[in-house]
Amino acid sequence: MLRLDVLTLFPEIFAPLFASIPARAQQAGLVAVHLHNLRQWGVGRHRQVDDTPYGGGPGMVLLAEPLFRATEAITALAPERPRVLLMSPQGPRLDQAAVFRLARESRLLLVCGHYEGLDERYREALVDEEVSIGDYVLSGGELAAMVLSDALIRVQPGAIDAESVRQDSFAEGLLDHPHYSRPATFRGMAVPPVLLSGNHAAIEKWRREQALVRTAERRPDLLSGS
Ligand code: 6GU
Repeated sequence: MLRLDVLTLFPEIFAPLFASIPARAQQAGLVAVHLHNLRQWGVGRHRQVDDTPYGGGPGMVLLAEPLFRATEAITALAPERPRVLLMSPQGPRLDQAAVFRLARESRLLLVCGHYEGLDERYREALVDEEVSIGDYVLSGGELAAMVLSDALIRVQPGAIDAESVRQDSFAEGLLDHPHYSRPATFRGMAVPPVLLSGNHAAIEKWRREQALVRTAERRPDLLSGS
């Protein structure tokens, strides 16, 4: 059982975590998702969560005080201390190996950064790990937190067919092989005959070759280990 806590200024945009496979996984008790609005721990009458950066510059910085108080309060909601993940383009890029590693944790707190950033003292004191989902910039960490959550949820044992997880793209460091279904010929385009042969060893060999060819053509970086 994985408990996911998410700290965000925009809890209302997390609908994808309550549809499809993530919804079923929660109904099955494989995972629990708890959303928390950082505004709840805002400072003063205006529940302030951000301020201008010391030293000047554009944008706003999330304040240390609400981030510390929120993290402490959320941590206290369950017996186990969560591993605190900061969603940030400054982190190491997420890959399937990191998904499998993080999916074995029992409790994670995903913190969604926003604006120009957040007070460095929070990152130093309370963040265990930073996670980026790729080399481009999003408006905030929310979409990244949803991407990570979905990836973590679907590999929880029982969420989807175990064989699907084993055969996923990237699960063995390769892209997926092509897939076909009926009819055997569609608008003059035939399905590769080996798939209709009933020869399971030959089918497995073909799929393996196709995965390798595709990976070499499209993502040589995955083969060279770079
Ligand atoms: Cl985690 N956050 C933001 N704001 N942008 C990103 C990202 C995260 N990962 C890639 N781009």
